[in-house]
Amino acid sequence: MQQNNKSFADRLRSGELLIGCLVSLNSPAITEILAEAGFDWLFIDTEHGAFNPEQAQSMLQAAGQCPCVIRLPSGDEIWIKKALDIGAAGIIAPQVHTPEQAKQIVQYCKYSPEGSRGVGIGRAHKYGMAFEDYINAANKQTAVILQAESQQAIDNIESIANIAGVDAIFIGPYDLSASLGCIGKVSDPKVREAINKAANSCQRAGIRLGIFGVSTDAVKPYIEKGFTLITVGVDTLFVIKSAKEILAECRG
Ligand code: 3PY
Ligand code: MG
Repeated sequence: MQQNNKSFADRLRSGELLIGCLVSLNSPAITEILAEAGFDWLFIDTEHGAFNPEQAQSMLQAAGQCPCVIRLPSGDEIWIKKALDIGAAGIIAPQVHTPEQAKQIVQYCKYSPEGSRGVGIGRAHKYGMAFEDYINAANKQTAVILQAESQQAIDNIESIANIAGVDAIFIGPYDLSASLGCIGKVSDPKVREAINKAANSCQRAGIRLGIFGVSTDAVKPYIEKGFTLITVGVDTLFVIKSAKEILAECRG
């Protein structure tokens, strides 16, 4: 549940530790359970999860006061408009490799005059009842988060992190491991070194850092390094773990 009246974007920018988990199942009930369980935010994964925009909107409705950030299928304009118009607290753009790509994504996220976000009416605008309030506040109140998850992104991290309007860089350790030639080995020294390089550049640029991990052990070292936007665990993995544990206990 939302802890206070500050927006998710403000909480992110202020450096509050925000613990979320990854939602991959098209189930409003599971989203509602995860929100009620007390996560600070939910990472709604439309990159890999089987969601269309209407289904993603149902997840946001089910989450109630728990802020939801939509990980887009890509940094394209159409999904950015839809994700923000259905009321996401922010977007996470995957596979951002260059400063040009990063600049373009920020443009799509911001209303004029800062950018070129399309103007329409959706759930974010209370279907029109809060149109003016929303368009006046949205540029400040929506979080723009870009994923660094390739060798090219790490090579360009300094310039990506310094682009105005980028609130956080979110490391994708799995895609990064693939890009560095050690797919799935997220603790490989090459992956750790690349993450450290990105972390140093983001800390110098004064923007926040996020990362995904499947377990507490996977994310803890990064929380200790100052990463504040944490995604730990996945809805499917929570179900698998509990189901297997209870079965093993009963049979054991
Ligand atoms: C990755 O590890 O590649 C991710 O995108 C995690 O969300
Ligand atoms: Mg990824």
